[in-house]
Amino acid sequence: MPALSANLTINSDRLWDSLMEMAKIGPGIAGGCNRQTLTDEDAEGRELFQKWCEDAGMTMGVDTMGNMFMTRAGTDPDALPIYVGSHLDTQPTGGKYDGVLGVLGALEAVRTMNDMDIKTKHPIVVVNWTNEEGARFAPAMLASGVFAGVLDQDYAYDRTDLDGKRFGDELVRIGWKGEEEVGARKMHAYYELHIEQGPILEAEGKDIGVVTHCQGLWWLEFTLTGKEAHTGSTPMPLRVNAGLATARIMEMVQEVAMKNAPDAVGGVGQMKFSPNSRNVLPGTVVFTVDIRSPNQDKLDDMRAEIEKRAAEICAEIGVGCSVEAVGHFDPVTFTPELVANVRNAAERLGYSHMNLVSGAGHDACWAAKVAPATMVMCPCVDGLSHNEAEEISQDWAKAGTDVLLHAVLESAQI
Ligand code: HGY
Ligand code: MN
Ligand code: MN
Ligand code: MN
Repeated sequence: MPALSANLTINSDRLWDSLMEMAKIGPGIAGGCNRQTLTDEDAEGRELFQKWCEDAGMTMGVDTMGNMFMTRAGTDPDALPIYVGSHLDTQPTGGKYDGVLGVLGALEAVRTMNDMDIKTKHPIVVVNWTNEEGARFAPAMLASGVFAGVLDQDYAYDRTDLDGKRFGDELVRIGWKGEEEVGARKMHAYYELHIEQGPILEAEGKDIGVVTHCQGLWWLEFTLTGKEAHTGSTPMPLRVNAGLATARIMEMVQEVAMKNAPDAVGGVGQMKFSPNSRNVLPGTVVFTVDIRSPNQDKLDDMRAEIEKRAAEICAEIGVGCSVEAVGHFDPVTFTPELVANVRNAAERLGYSHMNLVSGAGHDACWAAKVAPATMVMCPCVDGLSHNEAEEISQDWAKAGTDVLLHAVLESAQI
């Protein structure tokens, strides 16, 4: 296999133009994106991505979860493909790069292979995973989880959004329910380029994160049952206040996370009061606790402590308390051989780099269940993501995609 040369780099302007073009689909109200999964905007983004890939000579396959697989043929059709991808769906107030850089960076790597007439032994498959974000249909990483055999397709199809629409019905409505059996595809290796979504690379002045691990997580959905009553005429001692219990549990989650930091985080991002009327004490409060750590024992101990203390808080106030784990994966160790390909690529290309543990979860976490897998990360401004102000530099996008190209070619054998 001819050695990879340091002057083999991507077309940075072409990548940046594609990112800006995709960002116009499902624009947010503050410069970011709102291209939630299985919306008409998602369908429009899929169609544009399909066109770009077919213009690059790739052929499309779609599975029963709507995962898109765009193939560039290799010289050995029997060789298992190298999969490279991420997600095009966004949070409701998402940025232009979360997920999208990984999908369009993979496409740019293929476009560069075409420009340089590079032939690979293994086929290359660029992936757009359905519903990575899990904002409209929880949980996140849903379709890659079904692909990896960790989540059940019927469970996924029955997930509903706030309007009661079913995932399975919306997938059919937008015309992206494919024929391929989900999970039937076998991967020789999986690579994912992603913005860090945290502050470390920028603070350390590094261009590239060589991602060795991803922290594990629990999403714990609490349902607290109080007594609906008038907020004005109900004396304080007579209240069975689920809202108060919720506040105390949130404070306790903060305390548990701070006690276990820096390699642990915890918080609440989603909550629903019922009946959610300003002068009615809530009958029920449903909220999801998100806790994460790269340390397996710490992650599970935090879960146990939070569930125990939440029950105690509710008992003290007289509020009913039930909890269900609605999302989970153990800390992920990525494949050392692929991690080395990423590190060697950064070295060869002269990019500063450091080992990194991913704070956010990614489709790569499920891909790692079924194939050798790893990630490449680039910085983002102020470490900000899941915010319309999410920003990266064109140079960071180029660095990440150059490294992705080289790492993939190491595995694909040119
Ligand atoms: O939740 C996550 O870490 C990812 O953004 N879905
Ligand atoms: Mn993402
Ligand atoms: Mn995200
Ligand atoms: Mn576990």
